[in-house]
Parts: sequence; structure tokens; C-alpha cells
Amino acid sequence: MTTKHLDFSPLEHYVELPPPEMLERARAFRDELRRRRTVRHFSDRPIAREVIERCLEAAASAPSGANQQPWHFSVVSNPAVKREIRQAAEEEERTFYRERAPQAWLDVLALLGTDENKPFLEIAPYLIVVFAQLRGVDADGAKFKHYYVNESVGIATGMLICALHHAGLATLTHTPSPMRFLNEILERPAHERPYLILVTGYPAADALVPRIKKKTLAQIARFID
Ligand code: IYR
Repeated sequence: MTTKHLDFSPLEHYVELPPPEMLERARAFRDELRRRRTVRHFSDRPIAREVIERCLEAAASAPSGANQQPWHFSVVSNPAVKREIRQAAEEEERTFYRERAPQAWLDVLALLGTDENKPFLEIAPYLIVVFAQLRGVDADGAKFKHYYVNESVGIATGMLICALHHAGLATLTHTPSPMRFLNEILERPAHERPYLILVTGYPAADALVPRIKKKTLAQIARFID
């Protein structure tokens, strides 16, 4: 690799593990992620802002196309703003569930028990609204194209979900559709597209989750040796 004129440093923080420890950690991490459940019933118990900050920093370490980091996180705990988001989301969802959603979509959704009511948008202490930046803005205010935006923001969001779970918090990936109302409420520019809302908090003491199954390894992967 010719890196002579580039600003490179030695790989400093990589830690090689002995194979038995590697396997043990792979198992332990799998088990921890398997304990994660998407939750729709939240407690209003407050969460320390520092925890959210550290989890966002973890997400911000994600790889991204050309390291452009094409994401913005609007972190909402203000009750009036949460209410505004809830009202706008429920308005969209009402037309989704009553008019726009094809029956086949409603059929696959039935097992989750979702509907147009989104009280969690007001109850949960934090709404982390993830925006995908389709363009960047340079120091002179000129816009330039971002590459692999969906892939990059999806990876960072996945890492954020893991970080919040690891910190003992529950999340719900919520995607009211369409979501453009979030630009207005959160005063984000048009070149940023709302990606999803990560509803974050403690689960309610009586939270229920649907009995669902994940696909097995054999169903999701094929090894070509
Ligand atoms: N956005 C709607 C509908 C919805 C769609 C899917 I695909 C889900 O996995 C869950 C919900 C809502 O939030 O209710």
C-alpha cells in the first residue's frame, strides 16, 4: 500500500485475543444482544443525559462512506417538543393505518399489535431523532455530495441501539411515515432526511412484548468453504 504522502498512523488500539477468549466473547456478546427487545411501553423515569451522550459518541465511531459521518442526532427531552412530535406522528399514522397501508402490510404488522396511538413519544424521557445528511456543507457554506448515506446511517444507528442496550436502556425504532414534519419541528435543513426516531428510556414495569422468533443461523447464512 502506498501511503507515503498520506496522514497515516500505526494501528494502535487493536487487541488480538487468544482463540478460546475470542469464542467466549463472541458467545457472550451474542447472548447480550439476544436479550435486547424492542419495547413499546416505556416508563417516564428520567435518564442521565451523560449516558445518552456516551452512547451517541459510541455511535459516532461508526464507519461511514469516505468517513463523511453523514448523520445528525436531535436529542429531544423537552416535553412540549415531544408532544408536538407525538401529535404530528399520530396524524400521519392515522392516515397510514386507516387509508394508506395496503392490507398485506397491515397483516404482517398484526403480530406486533401496533396502531396509530403513539403515547411513548411523550412518555419516554428521550427521543433520539436520527437524520441522514444527503449533503455536507463545507467551511464556505458550499454543499457537497455524501456517499453511501443509507448504509452509513444504518450502521451508526445499529451501533447506537447496541450502545443504549449495553447501558441498560430500552429502545423502540419508530418510523412514522412520512417523517418530513420532523425537519420543521426540529429546525433541520432540507438536505437532512429524517431516518428514524429512537425512543429511549426504561421499559415500563408492566411492559409486554410480542412472542416472536428470530431466524436461525441456518436460515440466514450459508458458508461457502
Ligand atoms: N410506522 C408505523 C407502522 C409500522 C411499520 C413497521 I414495517 C413496523 O415494524 C412497525 C410499525 C408505526 O410505527 O406504527
